[in-house]
Amino acid sequence: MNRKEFIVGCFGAATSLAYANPALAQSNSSAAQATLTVHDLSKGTPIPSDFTGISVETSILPNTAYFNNSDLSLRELLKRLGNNGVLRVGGNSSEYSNWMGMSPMRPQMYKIGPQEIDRLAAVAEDINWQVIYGLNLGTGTPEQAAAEAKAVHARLGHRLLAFQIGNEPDLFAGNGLRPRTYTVDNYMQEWQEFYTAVQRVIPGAPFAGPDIAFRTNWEMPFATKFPHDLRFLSLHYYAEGPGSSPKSTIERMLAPNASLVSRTSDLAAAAAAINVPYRMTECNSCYGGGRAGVSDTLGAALWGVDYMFQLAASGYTGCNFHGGTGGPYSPLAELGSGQMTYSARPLYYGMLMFGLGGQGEIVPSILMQPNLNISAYTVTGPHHDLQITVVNKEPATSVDIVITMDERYRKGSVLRLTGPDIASKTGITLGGSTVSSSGQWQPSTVEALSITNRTTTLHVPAASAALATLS
Ligand code: BDP
Repeated sequence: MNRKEFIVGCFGAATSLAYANPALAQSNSSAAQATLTVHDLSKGTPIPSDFTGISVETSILPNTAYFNNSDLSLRELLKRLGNNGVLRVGGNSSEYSNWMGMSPMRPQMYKIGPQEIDRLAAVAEDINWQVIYGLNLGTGTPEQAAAEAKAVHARLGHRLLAFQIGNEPDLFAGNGLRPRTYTVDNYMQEWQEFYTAVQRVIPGAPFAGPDIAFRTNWEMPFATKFPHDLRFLSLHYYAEGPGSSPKSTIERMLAPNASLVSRTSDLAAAAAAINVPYRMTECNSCYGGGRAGVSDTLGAALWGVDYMFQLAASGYTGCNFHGGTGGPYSPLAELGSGQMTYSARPLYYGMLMFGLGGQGEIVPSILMQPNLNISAYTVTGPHHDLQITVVNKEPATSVDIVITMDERYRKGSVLRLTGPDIASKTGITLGGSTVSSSGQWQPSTVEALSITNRTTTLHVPAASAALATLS
C-alpha cells in the first residue's frame, strides 16, 4: 500500500487497496476496473441524524433579510438538507459583536440584541434545527457573555445545542486579539471566567469547545481541564487556502489531506479521554471565503460528499460548512442582495447526497482499485437496505466497480451526482434534477441495478458520484 492509499484506508469505510498488478486494472472497456467487497454488516459506526450543519458569521445576524421568518427560500433549502440539522453561529466576526452595546464601540464592532436572537430562534424552530452559539471572547467581557447567553438561552430553549467561547483562540496570538505569548493555558483561564459567569445566570448551560482552527494539541489539555463541562469537542478545517491564491486548485482540494487524519486522531484521543463526542463546527474547501472556480464547482460537490463521509467514518458526530450565503464556498448563493432568495451551489448537492446515502451506520468494506482518486462508503440503512456511495474524483477516468455483497440483497437502484465537467459551476444535478430556490427537489432519473450471484457492476463516470441503494 502506498501512502495515498493508506490515508484513504484510514479514513474511509472502504479500505482502499491498490491492485498488485496494475495490468489487472484495465479491462477492454475504457473504464478502470475496481472491486468493492462489503465486509461485515454487524460492525457499524452510527451517523447521527443531525450530522449535517451550516455555519454562519455572527455578523449576519443584524441583516434582517437573513434568518427572517418570511424568508421561505432559506428555510426550505435548509430543511431539504435534513429533518434536523445544526446551525452554528460564530466565525471571526463573533469576536467583534457587541451585545446591547455593553462595551465601548471599537473598529469592526457591530451591535446585536434580543431582536436578532428572536429571528434566529424563529427560523431554528421552523426548520427543526439546533444551534451552536459562539460568545465573543476576543473583545467581550464575562458580564457581556452572561447577558447575551441568558437572552440566547431564553429564546432558543431546547434548540440550544451548546455555547462556545471564542472562535479559533489558537490564532489569537497571531491575529492581534491577544499578545503573541498567548497559550492554551491563557485560553483555559479565560474560558473558565466566561463559563463561570454564564453558569451563574444559566445553571447547567451546555458548552462545547475549544473551536480551534488547527492546533489540535490544544484539545487534550482543554478536554482534561474541563472534563465535566463539555457536551462535545470541536475543531475547524479548510482543505486548502487562501482563496486569493492561484495555488488553491480543484486538484489540491480533492487530494487526500494527511493533516486532516492527524488532527482527527488528536481530537478523537481527547474526546475519548473524557468520553464525549466530537464535531467539525466550521469547515469548507478553501479558507479566505473560498476560491471562485474551485469552491463553487462540481469538484466542490464531490469534495463535500466525500469529506462528509470521511468525517462520519472517522467518528465525527457532525459537520458545519461555513458561509451561510457569503463567499464562493457557501453552499447557498444569494440571488440579489436583500431579496431573500437563494440558489443551491454545487456544494449543496454534495450535502444533499450525503443526506440520502448517510442515514444509518457506516460498515467496513474493501475497495480494490488501481490507485485512482476514488472512494466508497457503505451504510446499512434503517430498513436493512445497503447504501453505497462511490465518489470518483478523477477528472477524466471512469471506473467500473464490481460490488460483492451479502446474499440478502436482490435488487438495486442508482442515483447520480453529475455535471458537465469537474470545473462546472452550473448544470449540476442529483438524480437528474436540480434543486429549486424553494428547496424543491425530486429525482427524475433513477437507474435500476441488477444483482446476480451476490454481485453487481456499478459504472461511475469521471468527476461524478453514484449512490447505489440495494435491498
Ligand atoms: C475561519 C474563520 C471564518 C472565516 C474563514 C475564512 O473562523 O470566520 O470566514 O476562516 O477564512 O478561520 O473563510
